[in-house]
Amino acid sequence: MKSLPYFCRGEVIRGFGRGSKELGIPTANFPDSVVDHLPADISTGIYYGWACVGNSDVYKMVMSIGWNPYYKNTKKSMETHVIHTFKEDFYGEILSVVMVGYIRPERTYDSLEALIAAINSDIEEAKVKLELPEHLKLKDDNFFTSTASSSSVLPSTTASTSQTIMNGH
Ligand code: ADP
Ligand code: RBF
Ligand code: MG
Repeated sequence: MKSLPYFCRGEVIRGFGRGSKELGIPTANFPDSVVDHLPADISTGIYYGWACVGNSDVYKMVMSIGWNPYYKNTKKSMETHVIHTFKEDFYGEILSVVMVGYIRPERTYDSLEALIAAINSDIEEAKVKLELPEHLKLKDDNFFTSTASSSSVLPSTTASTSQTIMNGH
C-alpha cells in the first residue's frame, strides 16, 4: 500500500453505541470528514500504528476501517482502539494517528466471542510488529509533537494541505 505510513487526525465522535467498551475493546470513531479523505489504495480492513489523544503520550493502536461485516453496518467507519487504559472517555478530543501496517481484511464471525478473540489477536500482532525499528521511529515523528495536535481542528483547506505534506504523496 503506497499510502502507508498514513497520518491523519480528527475529533473523536460518538459511534454506533454498541458498547464495544463493555467488551473491553473501546474504539474511538472518526467523523466522515476523516473517512472521506482516505486515499483510494487504503482498503478496508484492520491496521496497526501509533496514536495520541490531544497532547498525550504516543501509544500503540489497532484500527478497523469498513462496514463491520459482523454487524452488517451500512455506514463505513474508521475506529481506533488505543492500546492504553485511560481514566476517562475522550469524546470531542483530537485523536492523531499514523497507520503503519495492514493486518487483515474485515470479516464476519460465528459468534461475538470469535470476533473478540480475533481483535485480541490483532492487538498482540500490533504490539510485536510495532517494536520493529522502522515502525518505532514513527512514534517520535514531529506529527505527534506539532502544536496542531493540541489545538482545535484545522480549517478544512489548511488540513488537507498539511495532510498532503504529512503523507508526502
Ligand atoms: P462509540 O460507539 O461511541 O464509539 P465505544 O464503546 O466504542 O463507543 O467507546 C469508545 C469511546 O471510549 C471513545 O470515544 C473514548 O472516548 C473512550 N475510550 C476509553 N479508552 C479508550 C481506548 N483505549 N481506545 C479507544 N477509545 C477509548
Ligand atoms: N468488525 C467486524 O465485523 N469484523 C472484523 O473482522 C472486525 N475486526 C476488528 C478489528 C479491530 C482491531 C477492531 C478495533 C475492530 C474490529 N471490528 C470488526 C469492529 C467491531 O465490530 C467494532 O469496533 C464494534 O462493532 C464497535 O463499533
Ligand atoms: Mg467506537
